[in-house]
Amino acid sequence: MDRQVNETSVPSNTRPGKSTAKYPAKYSAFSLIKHGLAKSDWPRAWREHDLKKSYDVVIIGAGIHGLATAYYLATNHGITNIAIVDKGYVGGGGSGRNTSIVRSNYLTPEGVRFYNRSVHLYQDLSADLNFNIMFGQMGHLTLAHNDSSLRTMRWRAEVNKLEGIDSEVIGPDDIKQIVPYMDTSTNTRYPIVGALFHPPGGTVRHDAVNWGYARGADVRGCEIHQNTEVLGITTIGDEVTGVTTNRGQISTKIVVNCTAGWASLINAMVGLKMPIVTHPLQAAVTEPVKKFLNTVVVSGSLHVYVSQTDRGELVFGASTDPYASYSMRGSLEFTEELAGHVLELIPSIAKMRVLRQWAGLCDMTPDFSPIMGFTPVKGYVVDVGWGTYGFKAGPVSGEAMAQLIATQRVPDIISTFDFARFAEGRLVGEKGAAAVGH
Ligand code: PYC
Repeated sequence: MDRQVNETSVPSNTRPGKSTAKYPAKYSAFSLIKHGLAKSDWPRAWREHDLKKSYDVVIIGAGIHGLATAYYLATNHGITNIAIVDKGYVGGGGSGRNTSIVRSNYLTPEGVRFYNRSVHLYQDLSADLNFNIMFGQMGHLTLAHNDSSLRTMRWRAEVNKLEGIDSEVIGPDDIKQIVPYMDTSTNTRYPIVGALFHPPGGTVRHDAVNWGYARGADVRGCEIHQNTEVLGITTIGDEVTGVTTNRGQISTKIVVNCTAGWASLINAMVGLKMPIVTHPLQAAVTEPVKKFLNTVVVSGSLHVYVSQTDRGELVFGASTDPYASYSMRGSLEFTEELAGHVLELIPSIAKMRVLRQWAGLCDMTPDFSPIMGFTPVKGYVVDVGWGTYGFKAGPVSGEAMAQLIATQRVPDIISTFDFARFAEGRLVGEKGAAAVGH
């Protein structure tokens, strides 16, 4: 295995899955109507299996990263003897707990290129997966409330433009045109002085993406094993030989860590320690109202982001909780602070009621960038450390990890996210592009 060689990344106009999709008739539009009218049981979107003794690849984590990796391994490289194991259920971790924002307006050229590839994959994903992922590119506004954040927005806009991404800094009058309900006056505690406007940004329906990838991987022969907890990873010398689960032992030469929240615990099974600290991130959703917010709005200074779903609910998120924890409980402090900050931006929603709140786990790295690629343990590869960026990166990560596993070479598009960068002082500082200050 050659761990050091880089390879040209996949060209941006490829359409993985398009030509090879072979969904059975039970997924046709006619069959959907038939099942709807007959009120019969819906066919399962993916099958259950006994655990085999051996697989070519074992992927830990049935979230978007693990499922997309399996899907692209099968679709782009013909590797299908894959088990995706998860101690919970498909999309039950960060992939079902995020606020589903997709954008590519990052700060570093590496980040911009990487997330832009994901935006392109998302654009074609409904067709590729034969599953409506409801990707709405309604635009994305990151508000600046002071000179220093405006300077960062300008920097991002310039880097974005150089990479061919639609992004520009606009003033309060233009912001008011895009979001008429926003208080852009100067009478507020934190007046809005400008914003980074990114028209290709938007949101997807996260469950649909998870389910679409799960079904696509299943149809191509990969096995999804829910309720299958990894208890250990076996090695001989510095080489992976298998995985011990609560359902039995599997032998394999390749284990992929695609977990969020539990990345450090899985790494410890092969004796690896990475600079990852896990923090909860909370989110909330309101009752539905008539559509009035046609873009994603983010305020780093006020620690809040908000979008409106097609059903009319407002989906809110904030910064990560300020302490390391594996707890996924919501807190009253979060809701109180969130409400206070949101009302400074959009005072007219004061009477809306919050219906639900929840939390997910974010594996934060020192430079707010992921850790992807080979590790000192042969056969153990990682796609971890996603902090608060993981969901939007699912498609490009899956595509790149599949290429890395199939070719045993690091694709250019992820080469800067290697584990060695921390020891070698090559950090990829993306903090300035975080949705909110952390
Ligand atoms: O990176 O856009 C983002 C984001 C939103 C919520 C968490 N991360």
